Amino acid sequence: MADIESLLKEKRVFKPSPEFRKQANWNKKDVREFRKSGEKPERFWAKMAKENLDWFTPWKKALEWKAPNAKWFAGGKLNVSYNCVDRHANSWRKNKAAIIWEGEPGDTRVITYGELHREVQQFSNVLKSLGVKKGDRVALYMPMVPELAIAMLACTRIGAPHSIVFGGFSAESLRDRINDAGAKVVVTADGGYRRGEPFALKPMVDEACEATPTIQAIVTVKRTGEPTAMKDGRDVWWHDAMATASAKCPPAKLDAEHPLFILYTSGTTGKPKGILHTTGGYLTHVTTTAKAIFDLKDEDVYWCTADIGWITGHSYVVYGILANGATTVMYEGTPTHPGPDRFWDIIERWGVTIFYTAPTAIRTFIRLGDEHPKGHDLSSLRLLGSVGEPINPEAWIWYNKVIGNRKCPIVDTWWQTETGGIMITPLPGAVDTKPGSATLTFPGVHAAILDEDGNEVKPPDGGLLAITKPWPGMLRGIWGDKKRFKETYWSKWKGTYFPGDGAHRDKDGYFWIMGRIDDVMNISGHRIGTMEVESALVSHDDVAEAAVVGRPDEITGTAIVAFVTPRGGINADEAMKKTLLGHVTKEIGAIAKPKEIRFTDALPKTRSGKIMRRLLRDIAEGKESVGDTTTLEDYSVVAKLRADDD
Ligand code: 7RM
Repeated sequence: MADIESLLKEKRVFKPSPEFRKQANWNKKDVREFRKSGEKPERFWAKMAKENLDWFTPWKKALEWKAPNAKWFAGGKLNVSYNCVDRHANSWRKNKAAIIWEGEPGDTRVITYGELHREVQQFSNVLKSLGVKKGDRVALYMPMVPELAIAMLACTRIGAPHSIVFGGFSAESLRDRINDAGAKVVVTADGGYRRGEPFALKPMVDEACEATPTIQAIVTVKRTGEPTAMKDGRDVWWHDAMATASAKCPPAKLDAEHPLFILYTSGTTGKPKGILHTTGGYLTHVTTTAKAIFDLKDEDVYWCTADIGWITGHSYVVYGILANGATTVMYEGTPTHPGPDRFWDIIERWGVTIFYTAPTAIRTFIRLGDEHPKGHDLSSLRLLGSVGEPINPEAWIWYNKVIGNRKCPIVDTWWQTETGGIMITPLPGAVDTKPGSATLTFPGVHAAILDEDGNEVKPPDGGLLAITKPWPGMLRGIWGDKKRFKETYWSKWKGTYFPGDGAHRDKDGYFWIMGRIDDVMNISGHRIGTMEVESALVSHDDVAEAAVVGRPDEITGTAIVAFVTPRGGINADEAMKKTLLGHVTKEIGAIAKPKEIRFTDALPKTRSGKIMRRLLRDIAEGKESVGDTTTLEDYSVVAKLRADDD
């Protein structure tokens, strides 16, 4: 509730400048009209689907909705790679930059729509030659290199759903995801660059594929040139396969509801959920939102800093941006290499006009000092975006002043892996912004603040964010788990989607998102389940029990604190902490490494044996507990943990 209080004090309002308004893709009048037509979502989205995409065959019905199952544009036929590449390559955009890529060491590549067209078709043929057919799954485990975008588009061209596994995940995580999706082929690289050093990826794939019965082939991009083992009959180099592949591969005419991709995301239990998205609705959603919210124009140089391994990269580095025929910047490495000004250097050199990043990055830059952005000419920028977490008003103001020179609208966009595209957001030429608020729903999207029983909560009280009507980018299921899909998202209220975030609205109807209400932690904009980290910790021989909580952190939004009970006779010392950090990195990846490990003899539990994370959260934050402790089995455990604290 403290969050609500502090946010309510934020009274500043920023109006779009007349100059911006005049040139905006959507002005106030358009937005008024779209909101009206969006009262019936299928009416608005059908108009957008027609206007913004090319279809081989028109759909019969815009929406078939029987909660929780939606079909958007069913019977309609289209192809994502055709919409993202062919239609631009066949126009004056043939020699326009589709992708501006920069590697961490400073090497660069500019790929035109014409070149992209060729390479996507070639790689489609490579996939086909490896036995990939329509409906087969392909795992992509790659650094941020153009080949990743090419592989994604090639998958969509032949109707093979991709499953991208973030390159920071461990071999074990990759294996679980490959097996859950039943992928036939993995595309990877020898490695990539981070913080000035090459890191290896292919050995992790080899380790994962020791126990992946469905994998038939591994394609490896040569990125670092480090020595890499290749297995005869299973492994092929990307460049060898491409050299002999034909550059003609007609796009498959796919039904709008054909599966497009699976993306794994953390849930409250240990096993990640394979979020499934389909073709026509998803592409309509991301293409329309990208055009309206980022105000994309042909002259723009758009840069979203997200890794493609996360949903933001799928929707707003690749699909939504290329579908609009825009130029997308892709950067391989860390924001602070070789110096703290790398991002500002990229913006200046490429003349970036639209910049979309996360609050965690913004907070890092604030800490690093204003001299770094101020040492660069950032005057090309005309619009800024934020995603992944609530942005605190101070960070918003800094972003506006220091990066935007007070002339760039900021779009604070709320959405999720599950929603596919942006849901709550300002429209930069039409909606006044307030620092810390994602403002209003996108036209055709309907949200409310509800209580547990589904009653609408009156402003300014906080409650649960709810999406009350279907939208085209909505997830169509959890891969292989219908029951979990229903239970997780559709069981709290009838026919209404439960995103799991807390929020409130102010007197103007603006949404203020307060973050996750469950046990999923948001580390630098990445969702990590407490259970996943706990399972990793207890999988170590020396650990008896572990509980993990998030504590607010200035830089990463949330920091992981692990309470660990060692097995009897084990020395709980600094060396063991180090061992455990290494173990978590191996099991899940460095992103899930606890910031702090505290050893304890016992964990606070309910009588039924459930760990009371709420109490641990308070202890991790150094707060007095005010909540209910009547279910606590043994209060002395908490007293002991608190005593250890000081
Ligand atoms: C796009 C993405 C989703 C969760 C979501 C929220 C939080 C994302 C904002 C935000 C406040 C925002 N997908 N979140 N954007 N909270 N304001 N603008 O991040 O699936 O990885 O995470 O992220 O809690 O439920 S995600």
